[in-house]
Amino acid sequence: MSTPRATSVGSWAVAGLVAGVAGLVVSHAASMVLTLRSTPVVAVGELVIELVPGPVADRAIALVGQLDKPLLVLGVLLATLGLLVYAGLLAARSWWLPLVVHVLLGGIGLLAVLTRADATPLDVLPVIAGVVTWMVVLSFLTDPLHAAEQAGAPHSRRAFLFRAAGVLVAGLAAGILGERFGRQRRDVDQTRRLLKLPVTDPSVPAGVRTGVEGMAPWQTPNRDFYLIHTALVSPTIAPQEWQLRIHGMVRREITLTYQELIDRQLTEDWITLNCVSNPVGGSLIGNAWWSGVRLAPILAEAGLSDDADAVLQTSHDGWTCGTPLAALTDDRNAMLAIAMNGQPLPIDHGFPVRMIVPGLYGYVSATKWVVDLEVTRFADIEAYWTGKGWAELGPVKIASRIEVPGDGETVAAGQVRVGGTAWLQHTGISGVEVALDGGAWQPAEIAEVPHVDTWVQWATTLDLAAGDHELRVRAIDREGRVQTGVERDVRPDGATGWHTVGFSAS
Ligand SMILES: Nc1nc2c(c(=O)[nH]1)N[C@H]1C(S)=C(S)[C@@H](COP(=O)(O)O)O[C@H]1N2
Ligand SMILES: [Mo]
Repeated sequence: MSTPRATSVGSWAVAGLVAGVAGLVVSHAASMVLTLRSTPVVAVGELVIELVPGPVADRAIALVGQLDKPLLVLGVLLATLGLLVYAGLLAARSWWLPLVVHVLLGGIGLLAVLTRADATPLDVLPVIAGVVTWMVVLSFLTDPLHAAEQAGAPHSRRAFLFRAAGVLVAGLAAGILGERFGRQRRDVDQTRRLLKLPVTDPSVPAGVRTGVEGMAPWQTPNRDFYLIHTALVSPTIAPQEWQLRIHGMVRREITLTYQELIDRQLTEDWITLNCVSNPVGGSLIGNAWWSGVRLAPILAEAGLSDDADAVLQTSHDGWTCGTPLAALTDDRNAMLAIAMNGQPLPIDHGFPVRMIVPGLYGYVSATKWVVDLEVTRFADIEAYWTGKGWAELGPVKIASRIEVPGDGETVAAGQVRVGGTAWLQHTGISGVEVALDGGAWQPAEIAEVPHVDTWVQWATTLDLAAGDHELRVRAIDREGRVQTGVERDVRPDGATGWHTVGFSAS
């Protein structure tokens, strides 16, 4: 004999269904916002296509014709929702059984997105967002049902309906927002991909590589280039909507459209960009072929006031930085960049236009999605990071890094090639030295560079006895100054200290 339940089976099923829909909407919205090619549901559909034997698929396609793909996706959706309704029913009996269903479905989703040819680590996020939503919403909705079971609480039914409706409304809003955002980003990214810019594809100059296996490539591909920005979601600006205003302590204000910008004389250059927050040995640095328009002639046209010493740059998302005017008007290639490694700037790297200034950390120079340049004085401004304990001036500091061997690695004893990178943009590196196991500094070889604005690869051969070792590196700049071993934190104006790795030979 079982006592009659205070809740109907239907309520538990509805809870499962509503939680299921909410999770699917959230994962879809996440895919949209992240501009991923496919949603987890579509990825599962593609996985099914791969797994179904050819003849069966052929017969199915013959049966439904052109509708095969939509029907497949619909099938995946319905099967998923069916299992999620089942998870809702299981919730009446156990707190953990529904979680098993969620985790299993999530596992299939992960398998599907990660086996796509164009998978990126980001593809994991919508799956996780969906699974977490299923779990949270199901427990949120079944709370009042459990309460009713225990106490026969009269208001629980109303509480349940109230919560279910709330979740549906929130889900709808998330869906609409995701679609909106995603559409905008997709549209701008499409425009971006179709842009034909008069820029050249880079070919890596001869002699820049030391050829030690496992080192970071001299040219950093766009997809591997580090990303730093305060915006939660990158601004999506169509080129035809972009404008740059140059004003402040100038004789003539200038406004540039995208077309006016790219109609100007283009400049292209290898420039290494790094972040002030890069710790000793860290990876917040990259080297790319940038194409753009030099800022110096534009500022000259605007007519600079003699009293000005800074440019306050503002991005579309309201981020600001203060750059020394001198770095923008001297002979270096400070540019409004439109392309990176021969491609229109990726959205996350500042499309359609960003600043690049050789020799300065990104936080005082490299404004992405730049829309406003105000010629001014440092005494009159405070920029985003300088208001938060970072130095007003951010010239890059000399640094060097060991890339091979990696910390904690084991290498074969005997003659071993080791190598890495050193940099001091706009001054240049003249040498690199290494010290093994606390011994004397020994010169390493350095490769060639096109000029002083890029990083330099170094390498040397060590004769290693079996056992544990410690390797240290330091660089020397073209003015003969040796990199200091004094360790300083990244704040307020960049880390110092020698990069050291521990490894063993066997
Ligand atoms: N709009 C905007 N531009 C920005 C930032 C930012 O937060 N917002 N961060 C800066 C910092 S701190 C660095 S190091 C570089 C990084 O550029 P990247 O993301 O293209 O590597 O961008 C700079 N430009
Ligand atoms: Mo940075």
